[in-house]
Amino acid sequence: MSADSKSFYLTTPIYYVNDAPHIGTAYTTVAGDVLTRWHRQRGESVWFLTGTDEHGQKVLSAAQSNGVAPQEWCDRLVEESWKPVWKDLNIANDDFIRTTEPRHMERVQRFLTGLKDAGYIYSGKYEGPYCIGCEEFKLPADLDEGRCKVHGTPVEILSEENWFFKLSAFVPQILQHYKDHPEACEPASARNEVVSFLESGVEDLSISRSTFDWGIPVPWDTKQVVYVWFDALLNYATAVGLGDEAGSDGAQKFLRTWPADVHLVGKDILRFHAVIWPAMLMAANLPLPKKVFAHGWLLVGGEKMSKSKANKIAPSEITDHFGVDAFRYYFLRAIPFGSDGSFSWEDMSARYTSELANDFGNLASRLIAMIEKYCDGLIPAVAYDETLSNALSLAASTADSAIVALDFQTGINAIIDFCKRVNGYVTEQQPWVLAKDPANVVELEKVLYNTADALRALAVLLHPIMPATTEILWESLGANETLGEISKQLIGDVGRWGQLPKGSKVTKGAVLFPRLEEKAE
Ligand code: ME8
Repeated sequence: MSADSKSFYLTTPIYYVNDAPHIGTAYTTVAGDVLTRWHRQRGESVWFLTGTDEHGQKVLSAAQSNGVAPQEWCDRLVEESWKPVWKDLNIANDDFIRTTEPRHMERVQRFLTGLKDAGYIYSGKYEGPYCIGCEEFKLPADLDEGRCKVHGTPVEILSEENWFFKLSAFVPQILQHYKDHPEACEPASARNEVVSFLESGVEDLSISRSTFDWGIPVPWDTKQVVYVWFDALLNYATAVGLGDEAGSDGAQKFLRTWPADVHLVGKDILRFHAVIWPAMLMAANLPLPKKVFAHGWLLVGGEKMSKSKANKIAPSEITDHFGVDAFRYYFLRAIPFGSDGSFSWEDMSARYTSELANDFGNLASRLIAMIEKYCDGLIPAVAYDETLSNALSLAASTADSAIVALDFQTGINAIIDFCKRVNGYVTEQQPWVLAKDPANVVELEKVLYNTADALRALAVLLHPIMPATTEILWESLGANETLGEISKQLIGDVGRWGQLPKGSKVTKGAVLFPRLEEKAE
């Protein structure tokens, strides 16, 4: 296999199906979608995986309290809730893995058998606290008067004969890995936390449970089921053919995708991904993911928004008012990825109006209206403006390097700054004044062409973030017919000025970002 046939492989966490998606889970999934769309527009081959985590006590108890068998509960939530919400948010994942699928369960069992044969699994007794909310064995420092610090709920005291994984044996190697490859765990604050956790001493991990049966049976001891996190982490590899026979489709897929380029996670599940997961892979002699990136939390009323709290917000509560693309834009634009950020309706309304409706939407509608009025609806002769063209090149390269480094905010800012620059150009050039005197026709057409080509570039650069709105603009500019599909436009080529050909027909499309008060009526 040649190196260039390796896909850019990105994963989101697989979410528990104890409830429906909320804006926190949507935040990670949208970020993954934006990043993978961006990489596709860099001309790369991409594989984007999301899915659901369906085993364990937390999901089982959600099913039980709804009086439904766990499999039926999972099927219902996945089909009626998770998949439709991702579709509504325009998430273009290539695969969706469910941990109750045979393709996953079989590969987990095979992996576990391999680890046992290699001597990394032994039987022992676990005695200690467990939080079902976290699905995690707790350390004394994780508790506050017998309650989990994350959930505020009392922990269970477990005392069970379990199977253990020799996690502690891998600690020196993992520490060395982060020394050699600091980029493997980002941002730096997340890496520092992981390193001090590893340095504080890590114990072996109990990887099976015997007190309930909603899980993958341990192949050599079917009275036990695999610990839900051990099962769940493996999804990233089982979904792309982990352990399949050499030469099979699965094995080829694995060669093309593994190791993952980015595991996107929230900081709540960093340790699982940056400590347990690399140890599991090391034990199986598999390459480690290139990067685990832990983003911050969305806070509502100062608290982490979560499924178990009353502060959860469904994506539709926001998209019904602002539209899907504004939702996709807002969180990545407003919050530095990696930091916590508060959601507020006021801030979102303000940005919607100033950045999306005024700076971007109005620019597009004014330009189309002026080309219709002054140029019979046809793109005028190709023109060039050095300042705008230089500003575009800078915006495109800044956005590209920031976004591939997961600094969405800097990337989007660069694009929006360019949009503001184009607005400034139109204000300075005053095409509506030029239009008053036929002697200015060449100058007028030049201004309109430059504005149109700048909008062509803005549509391409904003497409990964706001796919539906930019499609409408692309259609309005007549670009589908002349330049082809917007999703096929390359980021590397976006700065080449003068791509819109003379004579393409522009049409007035739907308003890109309607005024909010009209929508609320
Ligand atoms: O942890 N702000 O699933 P989960 C930002 N099944 N992101 C948030 C968030 C918030 N307030 N709330 C949730 C699990 N998230 C496991 C994962 S992976 C092998 C198994 C996002 O349903 C964020 O990505 O509890 C967080 O890590 C994830 O949802 C937790 O989802």
